[in-house]
Amino acid sequence: MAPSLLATAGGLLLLFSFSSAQIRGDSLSSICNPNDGFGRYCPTTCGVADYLLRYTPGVTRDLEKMQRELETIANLTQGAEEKIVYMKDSTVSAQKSSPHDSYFKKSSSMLEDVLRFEKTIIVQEQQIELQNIISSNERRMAELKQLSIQLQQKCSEPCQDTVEIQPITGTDCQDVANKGATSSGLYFVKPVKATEQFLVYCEIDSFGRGFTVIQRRRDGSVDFHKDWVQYKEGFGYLSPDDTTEFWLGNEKMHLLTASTNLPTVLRIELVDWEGNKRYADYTMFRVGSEADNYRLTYGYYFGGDAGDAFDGFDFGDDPSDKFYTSHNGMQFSTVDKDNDKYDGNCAQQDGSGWWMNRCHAAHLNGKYYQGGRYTEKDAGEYGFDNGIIWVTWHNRWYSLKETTMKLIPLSRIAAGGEQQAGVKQFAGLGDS
Ligand SMILES: [Ca+2]
Repeated sequence: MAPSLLATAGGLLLLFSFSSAQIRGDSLSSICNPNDGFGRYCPTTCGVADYLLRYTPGVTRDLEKMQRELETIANLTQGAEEKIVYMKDSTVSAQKSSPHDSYFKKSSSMLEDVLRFEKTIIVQEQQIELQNIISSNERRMAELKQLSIQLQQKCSEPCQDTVEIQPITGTDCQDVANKGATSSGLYFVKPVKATEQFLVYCEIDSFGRGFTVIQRRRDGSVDFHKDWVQYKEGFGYLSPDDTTEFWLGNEKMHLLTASTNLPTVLRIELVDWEGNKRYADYTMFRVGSEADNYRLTYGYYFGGDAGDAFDGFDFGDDPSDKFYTSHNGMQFSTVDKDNDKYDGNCAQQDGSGWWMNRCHAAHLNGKYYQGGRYTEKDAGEYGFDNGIIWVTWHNRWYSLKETTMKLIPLSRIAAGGEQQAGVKQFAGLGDS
């Protein structure tokens, strides 16, 4: 390297010598007079040569150093290349070698480590998820505890009737209406002969009439297969919005009808499964005392479009049909108290309590049949007509959908709108 550099320097010197030799005509190597430095005077071939000669050793030294460094770098590069080749070979040999080879083992164990690590991560993620579930469960538990505490507090408070009972009272619902009650609902009444007041549902209409409801069927939600005491005391449920079924009770019916000398009208309202509505009125209606087995009596059929089923019905089976199916004057019978005019037990056979004869043409406490129509087969072991029956409207194998039995003083039945008003009011039943 150094010689070639010198050769170049020589060429340079030669160039200068050629261009200025003719001016000065000096010899390059021996005749040069030293001067203070390049640039101080106009450059001369001698000056340049001298300057170059002076700096050449340093440049050479630097170049040699650079050369060495370059060689070192080249050596290092070669070493790296060799290492790369070696590694490549190793990889190939590892791939080629058997699974028992150490490289393979190492990589295998590395793979296993990686897999294990992945599993650990998954488990940890699952644990995090579980932790979230546990946290939310804990929150729910806390909420439930709070609810439990609230419930306990509520339960420890004294019981309060949540049903709204109207404040006005009277001897019956007409009395209540006379005292200013204008809305239907639950009222306490105390007939003159009663020793204590009892709750009734009063149906109060826009004419100021107050009906005391004594029986209600509407959906079959209450079983009317009850015994003597239950019919005496009443069963089912009274509701302020007239949505439930009940039998007010024979004793209360007796008190309501026997406490006054004023004639009482029993209004019977019926609804069939096609939605048709009909009614029947009986005046001077009275229920006897328990000593007389709550006997039913009335003066006469007072009208209505449902017909007079209480008067009995000629079914065509026997000439005595009508006589033996009439109800006026009949005592009350239940499954456990047979007061009927039949060798057998009507109430037991029909599964109800009613003013049985032998047995009935009207039977409003009968079994509830969804859809209305039923057969002997449906009627159970006895196979008799045991539905909710009013034969002067629908035959005995048709069970009515809804029934209402309610009381009102005769003097008020036509008040405010005459008899027709009653019909009109009934036509709007269920809308108000
Ligand atoms: Ca009998």
